[in-house]
Amino acid sequence: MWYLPRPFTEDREDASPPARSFQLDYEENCFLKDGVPFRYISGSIHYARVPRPAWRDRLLKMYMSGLSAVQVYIPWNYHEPLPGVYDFAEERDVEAFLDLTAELGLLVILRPGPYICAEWEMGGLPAWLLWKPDIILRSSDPAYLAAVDSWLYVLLPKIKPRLYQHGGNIISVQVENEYGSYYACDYGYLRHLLSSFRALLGNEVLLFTTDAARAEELRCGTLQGLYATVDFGPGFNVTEAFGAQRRVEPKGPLVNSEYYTGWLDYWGEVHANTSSVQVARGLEDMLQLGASVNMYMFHGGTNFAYWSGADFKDQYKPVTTSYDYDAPLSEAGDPTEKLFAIRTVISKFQPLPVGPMPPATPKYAYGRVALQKYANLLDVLGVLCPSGPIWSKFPLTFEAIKQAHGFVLYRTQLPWDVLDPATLRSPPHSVCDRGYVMLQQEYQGTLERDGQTTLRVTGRAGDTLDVLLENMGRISFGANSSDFKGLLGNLSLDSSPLSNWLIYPLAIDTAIKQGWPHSAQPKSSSRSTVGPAFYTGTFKTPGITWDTFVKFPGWIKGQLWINGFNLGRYWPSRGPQQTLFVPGSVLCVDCPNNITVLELEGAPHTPSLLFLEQPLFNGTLSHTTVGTE
Ligand code: NDJ
Repeated sequence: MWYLPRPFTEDREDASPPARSFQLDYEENCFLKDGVPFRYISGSIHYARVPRPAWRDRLLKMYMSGLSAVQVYIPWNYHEPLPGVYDFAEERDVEAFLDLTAELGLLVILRPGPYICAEWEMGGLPAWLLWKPDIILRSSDPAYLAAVDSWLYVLLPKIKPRLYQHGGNIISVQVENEYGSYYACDYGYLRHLLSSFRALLGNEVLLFTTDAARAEELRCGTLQGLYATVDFGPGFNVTEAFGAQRRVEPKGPLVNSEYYTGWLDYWGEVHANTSSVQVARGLEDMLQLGASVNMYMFHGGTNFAYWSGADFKDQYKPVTTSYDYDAPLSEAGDPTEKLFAIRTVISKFQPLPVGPMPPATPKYAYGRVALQKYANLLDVLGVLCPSGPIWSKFPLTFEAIKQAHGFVLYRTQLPWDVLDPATLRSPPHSVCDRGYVMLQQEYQGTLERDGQTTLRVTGRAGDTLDVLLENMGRISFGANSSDFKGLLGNLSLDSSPLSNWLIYPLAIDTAIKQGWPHSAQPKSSSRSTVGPAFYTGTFKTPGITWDTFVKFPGWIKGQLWINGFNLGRYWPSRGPQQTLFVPGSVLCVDCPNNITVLELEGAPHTPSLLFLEQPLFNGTLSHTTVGTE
């Protein structure tokens, strides 16, 4: 049996408050905040998955749920797009986000990585680390450590004045993330991080680790000097799970750093959900034991643009655009039944803030918007790749040509007449992650990383063969190797390797941010709706900019932008997600809202989008045929 901590109080009983402090109490098995026993009830929110105009609303709802703290990851790759180039502006202004948490009276448990997992592209590590192909990520490899140190040297000085001891609201800082689940088990790396964090944040701050509640993970993930906490969901036996923490931390607060309120979705699998009753019951059990608990996620949000990651379990499993997570606050930030069940549990242990829960934000069904084909992707390469292609005898990876996300086009020519169908083949697992194949501009089909590796083609010597490669997100969890993108091997035609490639790194988002294609004249491409092509349309709102959800009737797979904002990938033919969340903040009232769709496989014959009031997370899983509605 464990010691139960003394009752938790917010107010000190003696007259002389000590200096601000946040510490471990090994005698009473709790935290000490300003010398008073304390435990937190916290929730995770990822600022990079929530539009900046919605930050305050979501944090206020978390506060009104009775949480005392929020737990926040900092994705390194979101802030350092290129080595030494930092971005902390606008939606990347993490300090502004932290200011808001403080303003709302929330404490912060900060998780600056450098690796965060989180179903975020490459677990938060920058893709440019792979410019050195043999780098060993999350290890004491000097090349990796040098990049980590430069980053921490920029980031942690922003954090230090916000630490609780220095008058801020950050009570603790996590080092790495579930390191015990990683194959390298390199204590030298953890030791290096510990000394960098100490050097940049000082000796007082409480540093901790988080690992799955199993002996094996706790073995490689913990280190003397870092308080070991565990993570587990409602399916676990609380006593056993905390028992695992107790084996590495015989005394001190019990902490579940990630109590799973729901789970993530993969493309092609069913929508995950976890019952509110089960979540509430597990929470109550842990709070009864005096534990500190962080709910992962309290508000999941959205994997906008190209930020979703992927897991690797037997095969590559890309994560959906929605990160709703079946969390207490929905993707659109609305309180759910689960939130109220959790709030009721919290009220049994600490007083809830006075006042009502802010209501759900209004949604609007803007209805059907007709789209027109703008151009085949192959007809606008001059716009998308103004610097022109790179020549290479054999294909180069995205990393080799320094493209992090999105799309790259690989072009070559048929070396001989292929009058009878020949087999175009990619070596297994070498198309990372999808390759849309065109011959003489005609779409032939799609090659996949762990799926289809061959297509039958015919043509003449000199005919143009194009393969548009799509990066579906680098692995965030589960594979022991670096996840390079693009064509990783040689394509062959009837077993002869194809060579002499022109490689076009496509800067689609740069063009769209500059107003293209709405500012340009429509191209007179073919009217075919098959293969990669851009479609455009506009709509006006009836004097409001409310949130909405957009459905893709008859579309197969692609990417959506509205007013230059990249809303992420849609893939209704694979499911389960059928709609994309469109935050009202990307819309405008007195102007045409410009829609751009990049459809990769085939648009419906009468292309349109349908704006709804409700999301559809769990569509039927089917593989529709190209061009049907
Ligand atoms: O710490 C991890 C967190 O960032 C733990 N998780 C979370 C699940 O959402 C998230 O990535 C794990 N994810 S273990 C891996 C799932 C693969 C089975």
